[in-house]
Amino acid sequence: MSKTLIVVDVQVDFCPGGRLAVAGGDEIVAPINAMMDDYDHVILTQDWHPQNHSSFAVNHPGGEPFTLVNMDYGPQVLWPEHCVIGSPGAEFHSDLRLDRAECVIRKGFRPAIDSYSAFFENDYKTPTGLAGYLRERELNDLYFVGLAFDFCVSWSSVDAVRQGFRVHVIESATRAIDLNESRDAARRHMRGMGVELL
Ligand code: VGL
Ligand code: ZN
Repeated sequence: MSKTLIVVDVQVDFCPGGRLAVAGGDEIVAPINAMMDDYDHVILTQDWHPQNHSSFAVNHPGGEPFTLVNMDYGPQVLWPEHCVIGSPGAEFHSDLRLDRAECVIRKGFRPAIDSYSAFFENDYKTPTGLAGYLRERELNDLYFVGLAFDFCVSWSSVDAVRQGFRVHVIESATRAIDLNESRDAARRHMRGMGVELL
């Protein structure tokens, strides 16, 4: 069976010095570049928010980053502004190999809905199109790496299982934000849902 590597959000703003920096985020770039040659297909995802995005604390009166608010679709963490469309922080890390990328999935571009998962926005309803893309190409065996382990990697991998794919996460090529022990919670949830953690 062919193997597909899905590289989640390895972007400037998620690396040290960025606006929503994940500790050690830049350490995974070289390992991910090296592993690309072991895969038949490589897909990248890119967090891609308009300036008025509803996940940004600054767009909520009195909103503080890293606190929860209720959206129409449920609880949502408020974040510092990050990965703003067209800004340098939204670019891929400058060392990330782009030559093997067959597809780049952008997510979170609707002002009213955040999107952690590469498959569905946070309303659990609005698809990104990735499931259809993978099915049509018969890419069924998925390996996830990237940032952040406990948000976009976790949500993407769990949705991938729900969509019927074989799913693995290479944990050494991820880094976590770890908000209120969200790393351990994500690990338990992923395992419980049938994600293989490598
Ligand atoms: C992410 C928080 C907000 C991620 C994206 O890539 O994990 N986390 N937007
Ligand atoms: Zn985001």
